[in-house]
Amino acid sequence: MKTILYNNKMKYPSPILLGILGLCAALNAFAAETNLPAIIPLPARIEARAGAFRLRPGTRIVVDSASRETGEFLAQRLRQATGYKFPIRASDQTQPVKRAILLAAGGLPSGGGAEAYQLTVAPDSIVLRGSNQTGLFWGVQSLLQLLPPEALADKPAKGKDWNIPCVQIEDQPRFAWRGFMLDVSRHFFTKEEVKQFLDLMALYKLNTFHWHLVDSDGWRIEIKKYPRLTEIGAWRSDIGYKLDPKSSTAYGADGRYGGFYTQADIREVVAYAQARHVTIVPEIEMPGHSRAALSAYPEFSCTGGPYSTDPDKSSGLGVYCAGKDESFEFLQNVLTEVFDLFPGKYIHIGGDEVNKDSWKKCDRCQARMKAEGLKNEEELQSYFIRRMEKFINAHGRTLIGWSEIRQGGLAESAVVMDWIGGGLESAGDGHDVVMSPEQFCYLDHWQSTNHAAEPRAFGKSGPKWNLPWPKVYAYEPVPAGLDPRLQSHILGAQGNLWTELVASMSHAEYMAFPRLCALSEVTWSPQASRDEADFRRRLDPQLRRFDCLGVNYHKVASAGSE
Ligand code: TNX
Repeated sequence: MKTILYNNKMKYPSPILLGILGLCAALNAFAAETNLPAIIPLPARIEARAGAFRLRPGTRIVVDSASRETGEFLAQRLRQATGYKFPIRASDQTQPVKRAILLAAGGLPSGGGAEAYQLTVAPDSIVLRGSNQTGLFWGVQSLLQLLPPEALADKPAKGKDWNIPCVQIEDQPRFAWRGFMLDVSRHFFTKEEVKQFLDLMALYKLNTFHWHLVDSDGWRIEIKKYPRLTEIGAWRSDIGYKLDPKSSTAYGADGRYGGFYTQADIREVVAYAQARHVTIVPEIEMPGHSRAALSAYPEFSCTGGPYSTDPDKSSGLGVYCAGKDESFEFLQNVLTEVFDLFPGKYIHIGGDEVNKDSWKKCDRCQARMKAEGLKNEEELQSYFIRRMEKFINAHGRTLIGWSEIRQGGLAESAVVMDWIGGGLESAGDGHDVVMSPEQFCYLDHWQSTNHAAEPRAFGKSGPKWNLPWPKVYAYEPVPAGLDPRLQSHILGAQGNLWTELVASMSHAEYMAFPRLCALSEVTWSPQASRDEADFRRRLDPQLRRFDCLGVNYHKVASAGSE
């Protein structure tokens, strides 16, 4: 009998654990046969036991009335590779679960947090309980990761033994915000590609998809009241950024580069995310990074334009005029449609890198500053954000923005997304914060120092731009020096994939993985269980899983090969 324990109180593996691991390494065949659990992110508590549950053609999935949809998700995921039917049956409390997988919500002995689950795999039954459907769904992801990687392939893998090693897991996340941001403005990713990312997020229990829908190089969301946003703002004359035009397929019928999501597309993606317990946070950039919107509606700028979506031929990032009430009305009308499409609590308004030169030269902006008693353009930016915040709050939502929204004074109830600082200070002042500092969370940066062997990445050589996965893995989201009583203001952390230089899905996957796997563990698992060597061991089967899923990734040296 072999037992491996991890728990959140254990800082270092015990000598017994090390002894067992050593023995397993020596008896390689034994280890392969028993299939050491290799779940990412590491569960809060996991205990390996002897034996395995084998999926068979007749294995049933037994569900309580609330868990049918989750049962169906599991069945669908397993049917493709195994070719088994996995009939779903309503649970009958009076019958013991035999040769079946039971999924049930509620009744966790520990109570558990909102996303907690408990999984017991025994030779003749699997019992998975979630504190609710979300917890149960994360438990399903752990169960999938206990299977051989081929279980996730979309083709039948005949003659395979579908063994699930016996295990006892009690699990719940460390942070509520486990995020991934995709920039679909610089490069347009189709709704199918976005769904593929949502599937991969779910596999690693990442629950917040930040959809960067708007930036200077392309407006990607249909707004019925302002059709030119997508007729003009969603397209540019060519791919730009000195990229090979053939590196992307995102061209319209007329040869222009770009694309957009219709409101029906957005609803479809939102529903797809909801079914995977992922919340989408839409980002509508303001007041800067707005050239695409202003190329379509230049009247909302200080000068009246013209503006272009073309990154190489246009100067500046584009800023809305803060002196015109019409700019605010325009953005509020846009957000009204956004509220209707996205049911989540948070609305991201960007707020980064606002070039205030045009405000300095604009009579209307200067008049606004005078009328409102604002001392400088930073305070004018704060006025802009606060005015939008009032509107967002009046619609029952919460504003979130990048570090720079702190300039000139942070809006009352705003959440800060820290990319260049301000997280510590904002949490210290009682604001909620999401950590995504560029040194640790920027998935557009290089993954190794051998740039010749890598596809294009953002930045130059040097440590600032070098982000191999172990550096992500070592990241601690709670800033040093934050008063322990305020640490709950750190909602979590997020990996950001900017796509100026990432023009295809396979390149995007390469940038995201395995760094997002590392981030999933940073945001989900107990801090005390962080162990790079053990993570590397568990990474091997994940990379095989990517092979089976047809997902590209940065090649990582195998465990034990370095
Ligand atoms: C800064 S991060 C930006 C993005 C760029 C990125 C490149 C942030 C809020 N703004 O617009 O794409 O750097 O790494």
